[in-house]
Amino acid sequence: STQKLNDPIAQEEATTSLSSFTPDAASIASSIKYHAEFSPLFSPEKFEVPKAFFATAQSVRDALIINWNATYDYYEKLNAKQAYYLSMEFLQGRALLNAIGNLELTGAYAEALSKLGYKLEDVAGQEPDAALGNGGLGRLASCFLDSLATLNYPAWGYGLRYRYGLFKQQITKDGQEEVAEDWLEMGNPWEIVRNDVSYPIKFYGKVISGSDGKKHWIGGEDIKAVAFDVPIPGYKTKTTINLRLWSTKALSEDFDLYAFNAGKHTEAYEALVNAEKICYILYPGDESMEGKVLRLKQQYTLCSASLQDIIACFEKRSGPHVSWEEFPEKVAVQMNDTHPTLCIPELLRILIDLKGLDWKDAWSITQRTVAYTNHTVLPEALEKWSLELMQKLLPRHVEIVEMIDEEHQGKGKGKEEEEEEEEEKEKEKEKEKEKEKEKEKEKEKEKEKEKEKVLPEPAPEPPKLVRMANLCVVSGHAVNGVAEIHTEIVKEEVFNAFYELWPEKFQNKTNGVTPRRWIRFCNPDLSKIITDWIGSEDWILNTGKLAELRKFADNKDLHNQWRVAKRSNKTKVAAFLLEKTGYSVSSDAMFDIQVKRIHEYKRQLLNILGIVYRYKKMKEMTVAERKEKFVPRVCIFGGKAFATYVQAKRIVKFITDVGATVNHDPEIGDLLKVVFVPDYNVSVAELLIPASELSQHISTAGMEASGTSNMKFAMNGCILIGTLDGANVEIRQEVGEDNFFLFGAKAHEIAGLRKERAEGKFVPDPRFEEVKEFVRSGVFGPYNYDELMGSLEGNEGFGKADYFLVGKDFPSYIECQEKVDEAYRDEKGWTRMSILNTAGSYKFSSDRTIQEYAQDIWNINPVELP
Ligand code: B1N
Repeated sequence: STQKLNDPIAQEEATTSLSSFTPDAASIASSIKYHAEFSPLFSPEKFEVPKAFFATAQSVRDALIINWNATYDYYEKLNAKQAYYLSMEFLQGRALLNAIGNLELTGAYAEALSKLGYKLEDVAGQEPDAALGNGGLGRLASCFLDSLATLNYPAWGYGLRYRYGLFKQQITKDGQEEVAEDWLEMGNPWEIVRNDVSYPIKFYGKVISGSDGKKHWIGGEDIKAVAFDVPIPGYKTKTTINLRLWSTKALSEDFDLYAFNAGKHTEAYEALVNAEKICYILYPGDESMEGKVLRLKQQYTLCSASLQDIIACFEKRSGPHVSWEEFPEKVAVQMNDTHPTLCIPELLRILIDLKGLDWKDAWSITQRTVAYTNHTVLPEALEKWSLELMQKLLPRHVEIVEMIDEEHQGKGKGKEEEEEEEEEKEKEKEKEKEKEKEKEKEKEKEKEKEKEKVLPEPAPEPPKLVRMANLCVVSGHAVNGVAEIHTEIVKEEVFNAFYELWPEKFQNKTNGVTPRRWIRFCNPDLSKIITDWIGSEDWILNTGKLAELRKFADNKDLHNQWRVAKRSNKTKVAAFLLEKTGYSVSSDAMFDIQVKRIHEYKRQLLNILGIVYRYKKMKEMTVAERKEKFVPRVCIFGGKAFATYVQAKRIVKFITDVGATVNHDPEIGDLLKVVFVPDYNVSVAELLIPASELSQHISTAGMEASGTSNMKFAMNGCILIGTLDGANVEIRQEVGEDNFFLFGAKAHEIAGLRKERAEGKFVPDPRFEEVKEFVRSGVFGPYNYDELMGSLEGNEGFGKADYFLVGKDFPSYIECQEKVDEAYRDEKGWTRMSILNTAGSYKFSSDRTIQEYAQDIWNINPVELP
């Protein structure tokens, strides 16, 4: 057998015979049994569901490895240009059903497992979510991988292998509690550790100039990054691309045996722990920034390891003659937000210090290689790192960043002009020095006085910050927003000065989601109906076909099937809610859902106050009036709050309190239920979205860059209620104004409205005052809601004075919700709207998005395996 391994022809034969072979249920069953026995991670005497899952996944991985290898070899042979998607987050969720679905083996696997006494559904349910991301940004990265593989684009994803993913959320009587998510506890059957792929990573140390005229970064801490590969299969294609996740380790010589032998165990392990802790945990902040060293170490590890790997691959594929000029013709690097910004100075450092290029060439290569996607305009989420901190951790990179700034400041000026400016600057400097001396004297005097003061003056001069987004815009060849309205804000407001300078750099790439996971696999009943009516499964690869459903929007038979499918999905959710929360809900009621990270700008508070208002009105009516005015609703919330985001946590607590009161009110019964689903994640989304009838995307206009769940809901025949924000704008355009419930202030009005508020000119609607008063009256329990309600009042700026304009939009929101009730009563009309949402959602496939990135930014072409 060793001979066979070394014999390329025999190897090829073996691979072809394996790969051209479509396994049947019997061979799958024997492969599962084989893995249960010979890949032993569980004890031999038992064969329970966890073990069944693991063995099943391993048997799938075998197929993936064959395709992965074939894809890798072919890319190497062709040496086509490849894209690399660098992201601190990949929110993959579960992989089993997705993998066998893409391989078209779902039926065979279901049969094989049933031969072994298991149900595929139960086995798949064993898999923990890979939650290496916070929300939309990480899930987008995962959808992109699916589309890249499906469309046969030569591309890889690079990320970090966090030991702990996003925390698990528990809901207690006090609101949210966080629990560590140990997703690797039982091992990860999908990953392949590449012990031979590792790179050194340096932190701290200093920069010296060598006698060779080169800069050397020496000393400091050295660790290594090791590659873990996750195969990503495309749908109905052999192409299987790679998600390479880095894990950190100490260098083997760093275990301090002397310390250990001297009994100093903690010291002995120190280096090991220090290295490993870099990849211990995903930062749970969603659109919030914490300038912690550990996070910067994570970011640098991702950038350095990935670039060393990309460069090694480029050199290998170049053969004996490496032409660096060609690098941008072979490599495109996409930065998912500013988190991987350090790959800019890292690429420059490698090219200049290690490969000997001069600044001019290295700078031009870097600019042509990297591109940046912006995902938020919230000021608190725009990354700014302390220069001092960065200087300590990455001294050489700070030098390079300074050179980039100089390069940029020198842009667009003639030589003479520059010289003149130089002279001016010299003169200025002299003057400055004089002034500086004066100031010093003044300061000395003040210091003396200061000593006598009872109340000392606050410290002057804030620390210098590195603006990561500016670095990206200056250094990359493309900058893109993630929805049309967001890109306009990026161009006209956030980066306007750069836009005026380089309008050609700025592009829009409206987000998308994969129709495989988000329709085909999560909603098999609806998928079957779509396939039957369109006449083929082509819509899964070509979502444009979904538009054909428009022809049948009034067809009675389609209506019946459509409603049956929705109803069946709702029943599953009702059972799930009962199990997780103890609340029993009626599947006949309208399922109204808001699931997303808890954030003030997403305005879960507007939703729940709308519900409170509804409840209050119900209580004031007779039974008959109530039934006349309102349709029965189940209002479902889900989402995690950043652990230290106090206001977000109060909102969670408030929603659960409202639920506890309303759900136990015998007068209300099935007319209104309010349920907070604990631990919202990808798998829960796959269950809830297909069952949803109304979904809420109600951010303050201009604040949600895109949103992506809105797309998933529309695809699954759910009608949206929303503001003109993010991708809502385009969804409404596509599905038609009549099939979207619009309310609220427009993005261009927000600044004026805030000013009005701050000046105390806003006259609140009496219904808004009424609802706040009702909350304060204590109907929802003893918790003190003064802080929460107080944030919607006053006129003192951020955190107060209703910055997110809940009060302003409240009247139009509740009036819009009345229209929703009316529309829901008309069953035919509602079903028609539902069908038209699915039909009009075709633009929002991530296949379309990826094609745009490939053509307009990366300049890469599909490569189909022979
Ligand atoms: O990115 C998504 C968009 O659809 C959402 O509208 C947007 O809110 C989201 C710092 C972020 N923007 N910024 C983040 C995540 C983690 C972190 O540490 C910021 N997430 C978004 C996809 O485009």
